[in-house]
Amino acid sequence: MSFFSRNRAQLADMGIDPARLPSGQYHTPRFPVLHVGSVPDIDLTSWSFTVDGLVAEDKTWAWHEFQSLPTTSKTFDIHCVTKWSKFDTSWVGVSVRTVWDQLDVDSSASHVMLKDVQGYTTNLPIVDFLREDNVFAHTYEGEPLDAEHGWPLRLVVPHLYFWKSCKWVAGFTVMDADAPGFWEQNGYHMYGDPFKEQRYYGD
Ligand SMILES: Nc1nc2c(c(=O)[nH]1)N[C@H]1C(S)=C(S)[C@@H](COP(=O)(O)O)O[C@H]1N2
Ligand SMILES: [Mo]
Repeated sequence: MSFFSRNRAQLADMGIDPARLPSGQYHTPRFPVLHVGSVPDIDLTSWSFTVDGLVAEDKTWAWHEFQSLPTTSKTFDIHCVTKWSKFDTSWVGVSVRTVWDQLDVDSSASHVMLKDVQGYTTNLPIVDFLREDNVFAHTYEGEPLDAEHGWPLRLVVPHLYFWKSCKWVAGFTVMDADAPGFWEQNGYHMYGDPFKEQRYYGD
């Protein structure tokens, strides 16, 4: 039996529905750290979150302003394209829809490009971005995010591969067409559905 089939068989033993594990993935209780470049050194007093592009007016929140937005608690399974999945991760943060409701978005808008504080980018269709689950999270398992997992704020979009969940997120640009972000320019799939194994361009 291969590592992957043994790992999947363990789920049933643990009372977890193996259908929660997309094909080609293994589950792990660990929380691997994956990113390009280094962990940014962020100062909350100068931190800001900015939305630009196809909005009537660009909008910027300082950290204390973002902190005053209502929060929500969510628990999800997450799936990384490097084949690990982790179940029942719990997050607290601001729902993407709460942020979106404060914007005056042009009717031509179809996609967004998420940006981190250093230049990492990743693209999403607006219908996927606005799914009720999605959250700009500042808390993981009851504690502020670790620096390497995106402190002070990261996006979590659980229905797509985890590279869409931009760490150290600093805002997004509203667009009227799709465009590739960092990994999408480097061969990853434009959409990235783990249950369809949309790992690489052409999958
Ligand atoms: N800003 C930023 N966000 C990022 C990345 C990155 O390189 N920079 N890597 C992505 C990838 S490929 C993955 S798998 C997840 C990993 O999140 P984790 O380190 O919290 O497990 O972050 C995603 N978000
Ligand atoms: Mo990844």
